[in-house]
Amino acid sequence: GTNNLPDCSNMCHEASGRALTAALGTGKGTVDLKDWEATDALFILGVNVASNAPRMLTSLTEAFDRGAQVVHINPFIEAGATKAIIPHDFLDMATFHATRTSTLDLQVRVGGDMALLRGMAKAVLEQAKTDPKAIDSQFINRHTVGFEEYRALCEATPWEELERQSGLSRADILKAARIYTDADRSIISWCLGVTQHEHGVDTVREIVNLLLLRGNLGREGAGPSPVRGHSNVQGNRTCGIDHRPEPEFLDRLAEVCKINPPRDHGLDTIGTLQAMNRGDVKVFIGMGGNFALAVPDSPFSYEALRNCDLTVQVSTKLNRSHVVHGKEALILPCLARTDKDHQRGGVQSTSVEDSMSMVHLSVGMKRPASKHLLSEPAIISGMARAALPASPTPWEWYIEDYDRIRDTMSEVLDGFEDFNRRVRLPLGFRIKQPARELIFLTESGKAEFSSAKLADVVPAPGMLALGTMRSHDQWNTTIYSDNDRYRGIKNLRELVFMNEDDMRERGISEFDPVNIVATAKDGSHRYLDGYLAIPYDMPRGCAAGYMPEMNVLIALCDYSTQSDQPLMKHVKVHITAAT
Ligand SMILES: Nc1nc2c(c(=O)[nH]1)N[C@H]1C(S)=C(S)[C@@H](COP(=O)(O)OP(=O)(O)OC[C@H]3O[C@@H](n4cnc5c(=O)[nH]c(N)nc54)[C@H](O)[C@@H]3O)O[C@H]1N2
Ligand SMILES: Nc1nc2c(c(=O)[nH]1)N[C@H]1C(S)=C(S)[C@@H](COP(=O)(O)OP(=O)(O)OC[C@H]3O[C@@H](n4cnc5c(=O)[nH]c(N)nc54)[C@H](O)[C@@H]3O)O[C@H]1N2
Ligand SMILES: [Mo]
Repeated sequence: GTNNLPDCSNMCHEASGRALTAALGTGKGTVDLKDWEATDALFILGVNVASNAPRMLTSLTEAFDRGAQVVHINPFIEAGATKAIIPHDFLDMATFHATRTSTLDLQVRVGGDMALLRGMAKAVLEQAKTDPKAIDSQFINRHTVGFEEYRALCEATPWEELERQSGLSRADILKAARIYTDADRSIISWCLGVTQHEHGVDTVREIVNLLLLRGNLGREGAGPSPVRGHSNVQGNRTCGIDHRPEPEFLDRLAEVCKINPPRDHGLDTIGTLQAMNRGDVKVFIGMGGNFALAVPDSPFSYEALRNCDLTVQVSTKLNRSHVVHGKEALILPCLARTDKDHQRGGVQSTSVEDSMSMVHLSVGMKRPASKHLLSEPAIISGMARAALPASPTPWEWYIEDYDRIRDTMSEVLDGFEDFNRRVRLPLGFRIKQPARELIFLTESGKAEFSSAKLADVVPAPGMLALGTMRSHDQWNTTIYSDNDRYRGIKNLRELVFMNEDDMRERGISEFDPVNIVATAKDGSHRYLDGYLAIPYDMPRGCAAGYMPEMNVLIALCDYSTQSDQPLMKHVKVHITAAT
């Protein structure tokens, strides 16, 4: 009886989902790996490919080798952006032969992507005045709304403003635009460098605007392609884990499962922490993850968790959230996805969705660490039965054979017809994406241009825009070593990457300890002292360091009004030499 479903989408790709739903009526990308193989130009924004999406390196090098243009847009020149040693290519590794992967690197300022994208659109529209083929007028007329307003907005935005906000020269923006108009088919791909910002939704919509101008949608080799994180980030929304569920979904759930699901919107991650602190949330159940460490404002969030009457962690591995807990606490170890899951109906499998909306079965092969471990579905259904003894839902029957859960899903969820058969196909199946067929489930029934005001992202004098990110040897909150291989860092996490001129201006030399003071939207301050300054090739006014340590700098009130995502890539900080 609750839609309180905080999840890591709230910190990850909420902005992408909201923007794509508003623009195209589908909250996901429309391209798959085949499109990556066919495209003429790839624009990659805000992803550390080499460390966080290594599988993408193979696609990038293949694309580059076949002559496709690859443009990286990132304040950092990341290793994967210039050359790549494909992790699975042992021969290359042995000879240390690296493949080039980029035609152009554009070092935008932190948060400057929207201005760059609009600048590219402006250039495309300027080119269209003498070269009508620069835009796809037929596509625009037939499939979109809002074009004239968007064109007027681009024309009215002066180049000086686009240069100032993006941190790039007009010449560089024109270069990117030229690559875009020269390409018959383009894909734009992005990750957290775009989403974890105040104007993340506007920026993803600007990505769609740019794609629509040249009809880069609904055909092979073209379209938007968010790089998603956890498999649950892509899978959970598909399956209805959403604190703002659609009425149509709830209607079908009610009909098929004969329940009366609550209609009110529930709490997301930020909302949950606020409610815990007010004392309005009594029980927290964590199905995986490391909530305490992954969320912003660590001291405040620890207090929020400690305020709960009961916290429950269902996990495969111990983590900080097991020791930052409510008045009562349970740790429920569970089977991992790689473990063999025996139930009455035999060995069970779960289904997973990947970044390209492909769904396939995952069967665990390993012997479980203990015969007492339960699977996650068994834990959920056990909790349900204990809490609702008279529930007519056949909880135990579902757990005997997970195909039964999938049969119910196929009745409730669009695109899951015949689920059990299709999920067993050798490569699984691709979830139907209406926008790919040029069917737009938007209010207008068309793809919608947006005409948002350009965000002001230039830091106030003396301030820096600090982004928090992962090192190489890290999986979110799990740190495997203190090295960050491709950025040349060994044995150090308590660091802050800075532009050399910004350091000089502050009298800071390499490895000097510094004090960091963050200023939140509400004017409050948060501090981190003694971190070591590391000069790095990045634009002035920007800084960067590692999550989750730097979550102490991010105030709970510092979330985007567009997506409710914490501003993990744009913390306003002062950095001074430690005294
Ligand atoms: N090995 C490994 N793989 C992972 C993960 C992991 O922790 N470890 N995490 C998984 C998850 S859940 C996710 S969501 C993804 C995250 O994948 P990424 O999005 O690559 O994650 P981050 O490490 O936060 O890196 C952010 C990147 O964005 C850049 N950036 C920062 N600010 C801006 C900006 O304003 N504009 C642009 N254009 N770029 C910017 C940074 O320089 C950096 O390259 O990776 C997934 N894969
Ligand atoms: N400052 C800052 N903060 C961030 C980010 C950032 O860029 N900057 N990124 C955000 C993003 S994109 C994300 S996705 C979140 C990630 O936040 P979380 O998902 O909360 O963090 P993880 O570190 O991935 O969680 C790892 C834990 O999950 C459990 N686990 C692993 N596999 C399983 C399983 O199969 N079943 C169960 N039940 N448990 C399992 C293990 O106990 C493990 O310790 O962090 C967010 N936090
Ligand atoms: Mo994520």
